[in-house]
Amino acid sequence: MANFPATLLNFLRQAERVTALTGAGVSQESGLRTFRDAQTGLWSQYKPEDLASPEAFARAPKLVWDWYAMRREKVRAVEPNPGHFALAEMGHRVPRFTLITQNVDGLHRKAFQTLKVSETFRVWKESPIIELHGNIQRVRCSECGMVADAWEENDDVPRCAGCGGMLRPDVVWFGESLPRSALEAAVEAARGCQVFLSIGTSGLVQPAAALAFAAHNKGAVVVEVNLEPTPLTEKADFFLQGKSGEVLPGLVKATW
Ligand code: BV8
Ligand code: ZN
Repeated sequence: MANFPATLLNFLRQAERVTALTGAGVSQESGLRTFRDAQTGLWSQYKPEDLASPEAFARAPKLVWDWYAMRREKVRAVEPNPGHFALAEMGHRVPRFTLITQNVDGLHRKAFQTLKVSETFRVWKESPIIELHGNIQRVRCSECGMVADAWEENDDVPRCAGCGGMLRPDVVWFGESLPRSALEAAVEAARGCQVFLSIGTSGLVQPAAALAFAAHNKGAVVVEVNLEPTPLTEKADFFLQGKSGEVLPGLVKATW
């Protein structure tokens, strides 16, 4: 997508604060399956919602652990794509930027860490990234809550070194509340921005999906980037239909 509305470019150039919300679509061009995509192989008989829940872990801990181990392998094998890097560059261009992600793959963090913006390589005081649903590279003890990014693998579900409890991925499952501080920071970033971008998300999962509407209700310009319309599209001020890995670099290039 080459030409963008001049009004959109001006909104971005004039914005004091820009907030972006991303979903699985932004990692699709890195080669990771979205939640809407059907699962393949061994996992084709399961729906993600049926595995990403405390009930599933209670019922079949090894199955759930193995599903995350498979996904972690895939995440480790892929790199951020131009869409991730465009958002990292946007973060350097606007006075204040917050990136809220529903993704647990850590690819935004990797893009921010590896992006070198020639004239302004900003050293972030605190990371502009809010991982609303956690991060698959970390584990948490299901008993004592201890969080770790390394653990002893065994042929069963690994155990907590401290209390022997079963380890689980440090992500938010369906039916679990989001980390309070992350959700509060996300709501503040949605309500306090002039431009809110919703990128690669079907907008079906709450409370993340409500953030764009919170921004809209506070008068922010809402920009949606997606392959197809979503429940947000009719409310969005701009709907940029296309692949985020193509639309975002074009938008950043056209704006700055
Ligand atoms: C909560 C981490 C309070 C784990 C995730 C009924 C019963 C029980 C619960 C509920 C219910 N109704 C509502 C709820 C609440 C529930 C919910 O919203 N359910 C939905 C399914 C109806 N929410 C919760 O449970 C949340 N907690 O509400 O707490 C509470 C407490 C107790 C009891 C009840 C409530 C917790 C939600 C977090 C769940 N964890 N992830 C893991 O990853 O394994 S959610 C997970 O799915 C993702 O993180 C993401 O959020 C979501 C998938 O959405 P998307 O990211 O949008 O991905 P999706 O595949 O859907 O869409 C991709 C989009 O990209 C598409 O639009 C596509 O067109 C586009 N696209 C594809 N390729 C590209 C592209 N766009 C651009 N470029 C491309 N190349
Ligand atoms: Zn423990």
